[in-house]
Amino acid sequence: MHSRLRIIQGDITRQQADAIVNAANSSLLGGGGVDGAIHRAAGPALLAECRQLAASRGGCPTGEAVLTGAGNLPARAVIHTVGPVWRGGGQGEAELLASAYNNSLRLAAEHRFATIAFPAISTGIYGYPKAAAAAIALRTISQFLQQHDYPQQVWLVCFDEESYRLYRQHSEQSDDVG
Ligand code: AR6
Repeated sequence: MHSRLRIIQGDITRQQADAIVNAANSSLLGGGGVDGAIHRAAGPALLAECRQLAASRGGCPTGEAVLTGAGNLPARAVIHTVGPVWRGGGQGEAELLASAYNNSLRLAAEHRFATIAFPAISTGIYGYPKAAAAAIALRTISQFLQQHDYPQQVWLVCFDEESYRLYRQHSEQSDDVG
């Protein structure tokens, strides 16, 4: 039972966390899904900052993460990470998905953020099978929390009922989550 990990149902754009994580793409210039929702709610200041980052560092490779402000969102910061596109599982997808979680958590730890909220990275437009992705998310986050004091709390924010059910199931199996 990991008391620092919470599974909740809801909209990540409404979360008052120190950082919310965006399931972005390598261009950092916005898109659909949770990325579109975050940019709509944050307003133009976020896109302007992303454009600057895209120009200065050429975007964000798959598995890596970058930090920006949060515009009009109730969160303080947005961590943009890029999950893998599902291509059948033989293209390093599992490692890249774990890296996306780990690098986001590392940024939160560096900035001493108390709370970070994640969507189910790669499980929408990028097609990663939801059950396999849930297992990786829970395992990666649990391992990180065992080794670090920050972030103090991680929220897994499930937009859809299926993700919520899968996270609950996997957490009961691994007995890691409160
Ligand atoms: N709050 C929380 N979760 C959400 C929300 C929300 N408001 N909206 C959707 N989700 P996706 P990906 C869930 O497609 O698969 C974009 O175009 C959704 O139900 O947003 O990583 C980017 O620019 C799903 O479980 O991200 C990239 O091009 C999860 O968020 C590409 O999509 C992820 O779905 C990234 O694809």
